[in-house]
Amino acid sequence: MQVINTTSARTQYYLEREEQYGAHNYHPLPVVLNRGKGVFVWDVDDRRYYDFLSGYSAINHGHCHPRIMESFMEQAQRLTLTSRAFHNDVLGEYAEYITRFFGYDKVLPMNTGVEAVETGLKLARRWGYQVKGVPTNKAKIIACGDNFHGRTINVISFSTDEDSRRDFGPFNPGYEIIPYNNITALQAALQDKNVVAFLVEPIQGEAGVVVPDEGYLAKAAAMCREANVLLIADEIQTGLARTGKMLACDHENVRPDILLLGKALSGGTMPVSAVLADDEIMLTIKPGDHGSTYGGNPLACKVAITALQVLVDEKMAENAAVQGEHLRTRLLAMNHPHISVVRGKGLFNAIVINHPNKEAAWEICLEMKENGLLAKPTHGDRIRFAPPLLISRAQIDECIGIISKSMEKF
Ligand code: IF1
Repeated sequence: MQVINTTSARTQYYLEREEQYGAHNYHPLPVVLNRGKGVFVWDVDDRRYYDFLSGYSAINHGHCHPRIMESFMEQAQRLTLTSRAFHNDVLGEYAEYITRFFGYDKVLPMNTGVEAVETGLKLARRWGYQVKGVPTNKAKIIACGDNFHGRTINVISFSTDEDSRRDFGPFNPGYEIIPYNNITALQAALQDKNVVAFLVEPIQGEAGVVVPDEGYLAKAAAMCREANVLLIADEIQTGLARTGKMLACDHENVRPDILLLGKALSGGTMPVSAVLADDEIMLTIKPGDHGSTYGGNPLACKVAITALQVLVDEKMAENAAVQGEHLRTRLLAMNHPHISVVRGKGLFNAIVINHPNKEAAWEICLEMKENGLLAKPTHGDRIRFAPPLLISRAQIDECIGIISKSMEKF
């Protein structure tokens, strides 16, 4: 097995500069991109690739979507930031739009995904003390093993990933970790009267696109309601049409008490996240209690309205459902001896590589890069296949050709 990794002198120049001056907190594929359009990106040598990562699902609409770019540029020339010390004329329009879109009383705008998570956790604790009546500082939040909710010290306090936590302690108390996709464990954890919330990803992304059993979310939601515990759905990666519905929770008709969105909410232009909840929860936060400099800025608000509208107008959820099904069918039909699992929902998919060489998934990704498709391995043996949601059937077929060809050597 010999992978030829052709790195041009030009590419090498960029890699070395980044390596020298940038912190070493990532290990990217050796490809340097400088342009994107729809499902494609181009590198500095003008080689074209299918983007099968979509910026970890921030690029659901495809790269540089014309309508999103138009909104962005129009607003960028008018007003970009006021801070929340003053009002701007777009925040109200956006708040009305997104709350009606998802059916909640209120929205709290933030920027990165992890900020939405932190905001959701703060809201749940506030609600716990002020509405549920939990004794001061006793609130407990349930999270799942193998979760991914971001990188802050608080959020890694309930991570089970050693790499994310090593030598970053001490960690915050107030969390209980239960196994994912396990109703019995949830039932047991809900016995504690000080539990205020259950935080869950409808499909676990970082864990390698782990889809829980059918009915898991619906059962969990019913149990939380019964126990007077808030359900916080982290739809930062699974939401916004990625899994074939506007929200992954929609597959089971679950309405979370607190909904967390991020990533594709800005069509991949900048960090825009949102926390949605009803008044009983949201109004426990009063002026001065929480916020952020950029949260609710008019540029973000304008872009987010267009990004949501484009998902509907271009039927991206429907396309994700259809093309995702096609992709999984074609992957399974490859019947490749080293693909042990094909799983996912909509265009949120992963394969698990079963190969004696521990570097096989990485090397397959390098080979796919040579053949014009970019994907990233995770946990050593899993490869995520999550292209932009406007990908066509013919393009999926072409990508299957690339994947097959790349795996021939293995
Ligand atoms: C990294 C993963 C994806 C997320 C969910 C919150 C956040 C994320 C469900 C935080 C972020 C990212 C961040 C990026 C890698 C990536 C990732 F592999 F690590 F898990 F997408 F699958 N909730 N996910 O997936 O959002 O603060 O980053 O905006 O940290 O390396 P953020």
